[in-house]
Amino acid sequence: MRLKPLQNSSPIAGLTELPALGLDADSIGEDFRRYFGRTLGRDKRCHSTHYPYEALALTVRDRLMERWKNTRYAYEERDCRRMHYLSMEFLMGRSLGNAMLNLGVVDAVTQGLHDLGLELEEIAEDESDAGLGNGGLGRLAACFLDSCATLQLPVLGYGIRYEYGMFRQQIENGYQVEEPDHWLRDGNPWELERPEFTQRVHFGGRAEYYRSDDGHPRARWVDTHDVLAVPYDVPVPGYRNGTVNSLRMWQAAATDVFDLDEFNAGSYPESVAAKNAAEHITMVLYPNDKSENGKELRLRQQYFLASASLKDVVRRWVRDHGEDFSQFAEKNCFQLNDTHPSCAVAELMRLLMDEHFLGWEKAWDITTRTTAYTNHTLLPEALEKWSVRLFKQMLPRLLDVIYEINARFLTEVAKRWPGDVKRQQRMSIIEEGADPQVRMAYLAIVGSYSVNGVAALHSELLKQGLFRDFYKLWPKKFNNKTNGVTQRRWLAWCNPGLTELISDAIGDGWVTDLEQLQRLRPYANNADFRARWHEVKQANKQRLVDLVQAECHVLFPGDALFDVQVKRIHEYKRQLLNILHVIHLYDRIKRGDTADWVQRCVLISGKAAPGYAIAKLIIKLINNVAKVVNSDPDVGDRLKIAFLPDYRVTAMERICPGTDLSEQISTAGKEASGTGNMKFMMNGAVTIGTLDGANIEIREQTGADNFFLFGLTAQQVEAMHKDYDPGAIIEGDEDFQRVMQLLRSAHFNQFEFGLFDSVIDAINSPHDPWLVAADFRGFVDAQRRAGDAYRDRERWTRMSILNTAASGKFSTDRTIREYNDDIWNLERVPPLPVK
Ligand code: 17S
Repeated sequence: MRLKPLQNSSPIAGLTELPALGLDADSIGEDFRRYFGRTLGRDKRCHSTHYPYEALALTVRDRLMERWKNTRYAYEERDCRRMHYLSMEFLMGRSLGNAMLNLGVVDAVTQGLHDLGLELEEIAEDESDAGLGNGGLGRLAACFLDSCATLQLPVLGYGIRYEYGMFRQQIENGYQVEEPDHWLRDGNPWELERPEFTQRVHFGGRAEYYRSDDGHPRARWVDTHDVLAVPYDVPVPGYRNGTVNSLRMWQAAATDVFDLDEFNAGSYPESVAAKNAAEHITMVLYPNDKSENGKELRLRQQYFLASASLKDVVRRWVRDHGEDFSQFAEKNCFQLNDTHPSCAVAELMRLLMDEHFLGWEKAWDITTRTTAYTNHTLLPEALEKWSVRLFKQMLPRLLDVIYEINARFLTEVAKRWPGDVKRQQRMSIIEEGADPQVRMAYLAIVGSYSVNGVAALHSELLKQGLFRDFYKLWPKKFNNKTNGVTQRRWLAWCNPGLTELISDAIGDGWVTDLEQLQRLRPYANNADFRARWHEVKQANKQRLVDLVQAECHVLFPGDALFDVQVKRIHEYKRQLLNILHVIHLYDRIKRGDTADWVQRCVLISGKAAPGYAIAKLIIKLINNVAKVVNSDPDVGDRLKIAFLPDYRVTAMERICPGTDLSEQISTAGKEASGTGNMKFMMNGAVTIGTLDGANIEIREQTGADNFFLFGLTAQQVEAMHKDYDPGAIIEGDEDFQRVMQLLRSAHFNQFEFGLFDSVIDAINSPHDPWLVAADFRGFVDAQRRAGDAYRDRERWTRMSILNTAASGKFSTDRTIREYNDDIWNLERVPPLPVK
């Protein structure tokens, strides 16, 4: 294969061909020493782990660079179709381990460091998480990038380079305290600034309408306040295949020119303030995972991402193809990760019409053949709306485009349902009222050729509920793509013990073909294999014991059933139901009902949105219950409970390998999919869960015998709301009464009187949307069955093996193949070979 001569080839072109670097322990050790001693200037007296980490990161990064370039060359040479994943969140976690795993140098690095008297594990601990996301949606984006690179698909992630990621959570006196996450403080060796691709993003000003010289009606956006978008690229290595894709993250910067022109009239401080205002756009991730109501800065972030990314794609198009956009839709598509980047629909229209002079029809044809939208939630409060007033101020030209899209769309609705004004109002992108709103989900649906949910149940509920009208209009647009997780990070990297055991038995093909785990099934009946499986689990539990001991000062007995719920704290996820069960177990111990007791350690972890009062109170309740239970001598080792602070990607890498029982107990119909459930299953945890989200498919795969099911179905939940009477439910259940009595008697808040009243009231309310009381009995009984199963070690180990064996479906490799087959239609493009 030969490269097309680069259009902008420079005098240094001949210098860029570098020899490939060795992947053996010796050359890695040598480079490490050179970076440590010469580049970073440290020596044997350096006692911090930071410089060894940095030296190692640079050593590994060097080995990505040539592959990165060769991947880019291959895409450019082939002029292949590309997908652009637009997401406000990429929850990447740490990069070093992932890069080593995917390059295939973990053993070589371990050896090379060992020869120098250093421990990889210790050095790797120095890296902070890239926590540029809230939860499942952001982590899904990160898993998707890993699978796309592994499948060698020409995919580019576009996101925001927040200077502060997800806040760090501390627990003080049982309460959550938020601290800013200045994750870039010690530098970030995994990013490459690309100032040469800086884009200019417009805000404010007004739309002006005029006629071109040849008489065409045209629009332009004038008197704007511009902000620069500077890209930082992060390498995304595929698994041992030479491919390195990119995640491009935008940082905001002030335009010097604008500051001086706009504010010059003798007010230097104001001009510097304007610089600040521009740079504020990418300062911090909004830490709310289900709704952010009307915050101006958030809309600014969203448009900033959409505009910079689209301009970047259009820039590349014009560089390679000139102003001929006839093939643009054949060569490009955009996947919107929820509605957060959905300004892209109107922005692409604007760019094509105002800046490249296409007519409406052509521009609309391109937009609706390139944009696809993924929905991640059914909760109505999470459906984004922006006030028309705010839009008009900040993005006046975009609002005009949206009005026009809506007018043409409503004409189509009127044609399909003549005279049905109610329906037109219902489906309008603009919600009328005192303070009219732009409905971003409707904009995304109207502008997309594909709309998908993230689990089978979720996608069905979208069609029957939230988006019913749109489904009737465009049934073929709607489809399901059940989520997954990448087994590279979530098994091969985080669970080396189990990885070795599995690969000993069935080979290592599962790392890129997870369905092969099915071949573990027969081993569930092999007593010797079960013993080894149990041994690995115990070792992983010990690592978790150490973490909980260090962070929570609670000592988990390693033989107990490890019962874990880690995820954002949310009422619909029902951490409250979990804690009610803990109180019930405590009550059983106190009253001496401990025949055949199964020791249990309950671990809960997760962040609450800083403004979500009841979620924060639930954290306090968990910590108070923990304090009482853990220090009661009557309880001893029968029951322990810990709340682990600062839940994040890296914490989950330690938690899921050491978990026995995975709690997935949301109110049915509310959790779109869940992905933590899949990480636990892969690592041999058994699920206790409701028929919600992907739990349904997990149970289908592993079989009803290997899953502890309880609770109302989504249908029953809907019906139950009508005459829900939690008082009567509690009344009719002695165990439940005793639990509520303990709560009401301030047993867990002796010196904080009345503290938990709002929680108690929520459980007792006939309007409780989450139906905690309705599922109490079912949950307690299912927990009893789980305990009984755990008591029989052979039985439990068999269930554990069968869960891992059945987890093949939940690889993002499968998810991405489905996206590609049904939505993106990309061809696999291997990189140019490393010379
Ligand atoms: C999650 N959705 S995190 C679903 N939405 O709850 C999971 N965030 O069930 C699913 O598995 C996962 O997506 C992946 O599909 C999430 O403003 C929404 C959101 C985030 C930020 C925000 C507003 C809403 C800051």
